[in-house]
Amino acid sequence: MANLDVTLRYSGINFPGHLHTMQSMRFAEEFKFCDTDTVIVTYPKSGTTWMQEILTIIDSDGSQVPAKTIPNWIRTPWIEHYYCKDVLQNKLDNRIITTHLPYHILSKSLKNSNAKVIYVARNPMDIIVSFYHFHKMANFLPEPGTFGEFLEKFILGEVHFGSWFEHIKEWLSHREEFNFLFITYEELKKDLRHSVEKLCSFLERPLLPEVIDTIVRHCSFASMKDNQMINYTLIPNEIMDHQRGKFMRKGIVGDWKEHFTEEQKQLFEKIFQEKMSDSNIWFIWTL
Ligand code: PPS
Repeated sequence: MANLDVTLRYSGINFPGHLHTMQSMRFAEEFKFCDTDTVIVTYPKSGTTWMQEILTIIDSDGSQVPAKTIPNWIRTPWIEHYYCKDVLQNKLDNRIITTHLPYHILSKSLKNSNAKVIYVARNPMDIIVSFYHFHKMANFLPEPGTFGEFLEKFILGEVHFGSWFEHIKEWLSHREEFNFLFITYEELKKDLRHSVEKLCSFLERPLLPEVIDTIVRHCSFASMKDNQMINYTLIPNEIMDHQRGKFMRKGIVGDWKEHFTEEQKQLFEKIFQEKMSDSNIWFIWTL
């Protein structure tokens, strides 16, 4: 499936037609989650791949074999992607499932189970930077234009995957409906070991300290960036142009400072205050 120039409009949001179809969206909406499933929910560029890797290796009790031999989109598939139905065909429980979908699309099916839901958030200014660079290399996303133009589209929620503000507000205001853990990219970055322990506790998967050591080592940026199973170098250039950037780009907190002008920073902070004033979401975005 290529469909690199196709956009799927679903429930008011644009999605890349390369990965999403009407059928795959309906499959997600009607999916029967199990109580033993773990679901990673993210807005793109929030730390999805990082969480997929951590959960994979917790699930394998510290063995790196699945993480080093199976691509992340097979072991932790996105429920809304067209290939997911086939991937999950023979796996009926204990699944790690990923989604970028907003609450209003996925909630009906997810609420029918007691699956564990892990929402990973990241400073939106770093998301914008990461997403902007990703647009340059991902041929299934529109050309981003200048950074300023992309920033404007992001603020208006006119980028693919919709509004970051709506995504996080919808999910977090409904967190009580789920067996839910909220964690941030910045927390992972600040203290990965503590974050892994927190995840093990939520998942009810106690692990020996030496296994946790292995997970922390394996999930460092330096180690993950060379893992072909997650750095997307297996994807042909036609789809992801590896000459125009790297998926595992910088992996740092605060790269926005290298991209935002003072004026753009002030504008974003003002919009953030306005759009988030009706929520009680609180983050630590600096280390
Ligand atoms: S996607 O396309 O939505 O699946 O992208 P996602 O995985 O959510 O986000 C990609 C960014 O996460 C960074 N990343 C990491 N940072 C630190 N440590 C580790 N281990 C790690 N793994 C992935 C990745 O580099 C992207 O961020 P940027 O800022 O672009 O480097």
